[in-house]
Amino acid sequence: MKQRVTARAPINIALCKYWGKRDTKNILPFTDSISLTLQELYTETTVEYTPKSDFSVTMNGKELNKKDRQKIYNFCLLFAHDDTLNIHINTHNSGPTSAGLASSASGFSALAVALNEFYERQYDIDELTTITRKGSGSAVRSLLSGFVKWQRNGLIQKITDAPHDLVVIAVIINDQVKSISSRDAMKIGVETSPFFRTFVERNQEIANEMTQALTPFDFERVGELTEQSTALMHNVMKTSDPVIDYVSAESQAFLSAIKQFNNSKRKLFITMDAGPNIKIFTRKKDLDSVISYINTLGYKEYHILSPGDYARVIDDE
Ligand code: 2P0
Repeated sequence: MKQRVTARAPINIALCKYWGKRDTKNILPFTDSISLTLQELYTETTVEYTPKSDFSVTMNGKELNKKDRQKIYNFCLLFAHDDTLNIHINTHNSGPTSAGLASSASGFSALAVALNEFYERQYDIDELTTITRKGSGSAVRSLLSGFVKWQRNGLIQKITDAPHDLVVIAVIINDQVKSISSRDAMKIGVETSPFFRTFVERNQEIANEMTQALTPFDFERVGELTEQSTALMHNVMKTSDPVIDYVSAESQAFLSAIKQFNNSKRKLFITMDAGPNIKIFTRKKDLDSVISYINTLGYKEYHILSPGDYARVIDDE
């Protein structure tokens, strides 16, 4: 066991969505999903030995509540050699937490990589994926860089690096913590949405078609497929009982306005996840004009993100 290990993991944004588990114990998805790992928003997590018999977790400077602390404790047991966890975990997100900006993906990915080193497990990528997805399914996609596929069989595969001119703008419509977790919301969708079967069939086709469209990178086709997968997932939410509503009226208004930007030729494509914030994929040559347009719509808070690194240890004692 080490004394102290720090890991950093970037967020990832799904172009082809993960929504629903076919196996809730082993966290296996109904369909493949595909994401891009992005470097400017990330989680940094330190796991440190403490001599007193104590387990504590601080997130963004605050003690975690009992329920979340228990989830982290159970996750740590998947790496520990016995059940005496004399550790303190200190974790910090560079962006909003639990607002649909993939903070649980970067969070569990950073924690998994830190614990793997701290307990000197040396798990290979398949073993690490199998454990990490128990914390958060989407977290496994932050274990690799570029366009990453999380397959239906639970394992991950890098498809390709992103083109150097691709850029993502995450527009903050609202940074409130979401009202229902993705884990609970997708369970409701699987159990109650009459549209769920259609989602599974078409989303798997989208994953296959997108894999083809990523090499060589076809901006137009990847954009179309991303927007289709997003619409399918949000349709499951809308047809769930109770209805899951992450898209606020403000997000809807922004979406309608930003779509006007693509008048004759596609210069951007858009996705949304389990929260009100909106991610815009565009090319560097169009970045300034897209940002000016966002400003004219009255939005000043956004993050400009570029394809980047994967989860890794950054400090180790
Ligand atoms: C995704 N999301 O593909 C989809 C799109 C949110 C919307 O994966 O239950 O925190 O821990 O496996 O990974 C967020 O869900 O859920 C998510 P669990 P997770 O990025």
